[in-house]
Amino acid sequence: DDGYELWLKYKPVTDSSIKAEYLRYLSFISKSGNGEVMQSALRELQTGLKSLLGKNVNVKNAVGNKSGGIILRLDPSTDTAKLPEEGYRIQLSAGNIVISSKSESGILYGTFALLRHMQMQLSVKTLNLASSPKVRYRMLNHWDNPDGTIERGYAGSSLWKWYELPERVDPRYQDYARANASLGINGTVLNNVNASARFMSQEYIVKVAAVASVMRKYGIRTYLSVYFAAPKTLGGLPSSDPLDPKVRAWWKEKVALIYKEIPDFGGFLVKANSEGEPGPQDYGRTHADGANMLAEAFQPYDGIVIWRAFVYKADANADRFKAAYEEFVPLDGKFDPKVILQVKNGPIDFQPREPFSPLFGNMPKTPLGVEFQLTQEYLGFATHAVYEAPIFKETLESDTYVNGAGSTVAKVIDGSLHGHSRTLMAGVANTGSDRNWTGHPLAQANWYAFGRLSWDHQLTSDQIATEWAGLTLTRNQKAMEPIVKLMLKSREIYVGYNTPLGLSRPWMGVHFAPEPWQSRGSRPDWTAVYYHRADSVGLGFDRTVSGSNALAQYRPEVQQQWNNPDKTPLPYLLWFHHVAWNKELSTGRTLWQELLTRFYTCANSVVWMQQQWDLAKPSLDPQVYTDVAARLKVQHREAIWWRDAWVLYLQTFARQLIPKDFEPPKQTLEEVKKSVNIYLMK
Ligand code: BDP
Repeated sequence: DDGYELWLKYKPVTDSSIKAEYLRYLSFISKSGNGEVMQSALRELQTGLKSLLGKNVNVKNAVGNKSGGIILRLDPSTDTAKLPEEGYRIQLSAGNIVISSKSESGILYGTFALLRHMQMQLSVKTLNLASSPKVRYRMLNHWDNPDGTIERGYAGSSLWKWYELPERVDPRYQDYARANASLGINGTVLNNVNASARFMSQEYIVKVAAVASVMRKYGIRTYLSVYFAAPKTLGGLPSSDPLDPKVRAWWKEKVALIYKEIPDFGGFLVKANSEGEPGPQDYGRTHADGANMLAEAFQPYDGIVIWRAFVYKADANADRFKAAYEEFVPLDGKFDPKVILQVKNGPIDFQPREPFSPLFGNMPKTPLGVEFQLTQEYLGFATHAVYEAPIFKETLESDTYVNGAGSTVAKVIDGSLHGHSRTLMAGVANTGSDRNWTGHPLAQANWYAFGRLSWDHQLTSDQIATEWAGLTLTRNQKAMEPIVKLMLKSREIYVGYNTPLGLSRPWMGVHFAPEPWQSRGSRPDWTAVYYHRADSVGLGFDRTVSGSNALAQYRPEVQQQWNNPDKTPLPYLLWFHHVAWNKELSTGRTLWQELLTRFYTCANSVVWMQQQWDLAKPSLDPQVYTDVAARLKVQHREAIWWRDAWVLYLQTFARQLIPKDFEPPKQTLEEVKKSVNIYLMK
């Protein structure tokens, strides 16, 4: 198994009684509707059934009262009346399995759901499933560059081969689309948010159109990231000022040209005035001015503008934590209805653990989408196994308290709290040209988990892990248990040897090798010391009133959870407090002892992960087993590297011994620094 088939392996059904059940429904497939998406559903169903049950099932259109088949029923009326457009129902009716939906996309999702059910060898005797997405725009964001590199990508190069498009359309695009559709993902942004203006050229629009025509067959709309200064750099205009009529006309014309080639184009994603990217502020305008200008260009069409809230200024005295809130909250109510604001899950930047962004709940008049990162930029690249569903769930389940208890981030982003219908969940993709798509075989689970949660954020991490492992790795219950355990603990383990107790960002630009000592950067918030603030007194960033007071951006109930160092849950402690080395924590250990306990226990826990993986070995494909086993060895070596770097460095401030229970690092601080420098060498 080279991993290419992901969770769509359709391995032959082995349970004979279940197989007998399924075989009762294979005398025909009938379908209504003839669109491209329906064709995809049919193709998938036929391929799946052939592979699962060894039977070619033919399409019959006039089936009358016949039973014993599978019916794909496009049904705008009665039965599906209560289902939203993309929802589906699967039930038994008159001796047939009937998948019904108002839309062809819904039929496709239902088809994948039925095939999932069959892959898991579940009975169809009382089949009755109905499901619909809680979020409208469920999308991947690719940070892929036109030269084939991927910003923060660890699974090879870009899937999109711009140089051979539009003439040659790589068959892999279709498999990519299938995989996404199987999860309910319905949008993809093809290029990096640090966007190249060339995507607005006619040459590239035609290339994009060729990719879009593959995506369309699977109900996926194509989007582009745009370079805000394109009117100037590409269009030759003197400025890109959003209030300049010529600039507005340029975008209108551009959008019209795109729709000529891509009639179902999804819209733009914009990173503006962020990390050096151009934006409306270059002309003294606001984010709302910029976003609304683009929204205006989309008025005749169904597309939208997704404006990112990831901004922070180079200000030595500011707390980066507060930046997005300060810039965007005053703009609430000023955005065109076609604009969605895309907010990273935490206030800083995809750290292994972050409190939820204080923007959630604080812009009730603006639809807010959440952005998660699937690619493991801060989670050990492709050598650390980190199952991310618990990270996504932690944000989604956080209570903002804006409308009283129960005002979770999930309810903000699914529109139910403030009555928005344009709702969005975005994931920064972890896919690349590696044969297995994601580099680390277990990272496929992160793509899977994101997709499933974007459809239904109430699924649990455990449910999703069990489903994924069952579809992807093994059907053997006994083997699945240790794998799922490993997955569910993996994030806590990573946090423990990487950023325990609410530490964050112990690195400079590469975001991998431990560099907690880095104090020289082109801006203060691009150093490591800015974040952890270690000194002779203690460790952590004071964000209470005595410090930056970032806590004031949250509702009082949330402030109460985090403003008292004695009561702050330990995972968040150093996010909000500068804590003395000898302060006794709720565990009975001092800060220093607690840090060491976590660094050591969690680095050791990678051995436990290896053991879990080995327990499953007899039921695993040998290629997958060996690949993950090797990566877990690397992970262990690197976890110790991380632990030692932190412990030795923090010891210079804490001036305390490493307790006897812990094996002292084999290297000195200088030696660890040297190894990090070698890693970072050009
Ligand atoms: C940071 C990445 C950077 C991205 C940026 C973003 O390091 O490469 O461009 O996020 O989201 O985490 O725009």
